[in-house]
Amino acid sequence: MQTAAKKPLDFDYATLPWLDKILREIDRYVASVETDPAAQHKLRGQLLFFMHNGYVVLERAIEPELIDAYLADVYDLFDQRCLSVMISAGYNQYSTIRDFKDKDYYRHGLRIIDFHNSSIAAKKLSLHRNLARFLGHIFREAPVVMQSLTFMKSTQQEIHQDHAYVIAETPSHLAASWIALEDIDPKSGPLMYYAGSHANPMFDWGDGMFRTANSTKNENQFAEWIHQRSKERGLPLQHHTPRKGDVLIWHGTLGHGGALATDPSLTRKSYVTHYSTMSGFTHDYRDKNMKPFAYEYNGGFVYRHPQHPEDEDFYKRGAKF
Ligand SMILES: O=C(O)CCC(=O)C(=O)O
Repeated sequence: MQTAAKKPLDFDYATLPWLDKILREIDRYVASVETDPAAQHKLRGQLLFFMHNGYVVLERAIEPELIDAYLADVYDLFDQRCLSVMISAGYNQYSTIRDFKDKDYYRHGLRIIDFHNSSIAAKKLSLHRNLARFLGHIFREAPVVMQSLTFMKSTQQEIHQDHAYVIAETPSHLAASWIALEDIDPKSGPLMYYAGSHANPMFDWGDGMFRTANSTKNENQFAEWIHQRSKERGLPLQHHTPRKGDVLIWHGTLGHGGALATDPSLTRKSYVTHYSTMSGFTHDYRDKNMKPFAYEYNGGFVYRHPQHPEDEDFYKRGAKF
């Protein structure tokens, strides 16, 4: 018996306009990781939004209980001051928490550096399943934590792009997450960013696209460049006023900073993680000669502190989540 030849149910791929080819690629990928059509549609929208705007917001991505456990670890650290955790109280001012003299943890711009090494709750924030999954989608590779920063108040930091400072072996493998540890008040100096600025022309520091000891340009010129290029392109400067547990993931070249706090008494508790990939960041920035020991959480990785293994996972509240 002769069977009718099956008619194709899609256009000839070779004839597709280029944008349709990219969409087919995204749809093929989405179908390979999600089976539910509604989940496929949602992920397609998130990936396209991220591609166009250089960021995406995952609302209510983190359970408030995990955030409370993390904040309890932070308050213990402030009280106990017993670890080698680094604090930066301003540009080029670094000390361990033990040696931090004025003990004012609520000044604008103050940051706790890499507390994820000492806090299991922080590791679980950085590599929460909802974050590790989305990062895995944008990289199509396992994400790895490069660095984390904890802020109690606004950074009031000028607009910048992270790729100039947070440099992996493969510098384009860079993204960050910004977790709201409380509801963010518009007067507290929110995170701000130019949506779409990840596609701006690159700034030349005089010696290329990275800030180095030989750069002849400074931070103000970098910020001015991002403001000007973004304005020319008609990009909106947006202020992020999320609720506790919302997460914003940004592309490594998105122009962003911390707005001035119009009410300086307000806190703006937030937790930032910078990520690369396992192929793009094979050595910890704190010891580039040592092969790092990696912990796995939800398909993402985080390196043990190369100099202070004795402090690792000192705060264990996060273990139960
Ligand atoms: O939270 C902020 O105000 C900005 C943080 C930031 O720029 C960063 O961590 O790269």
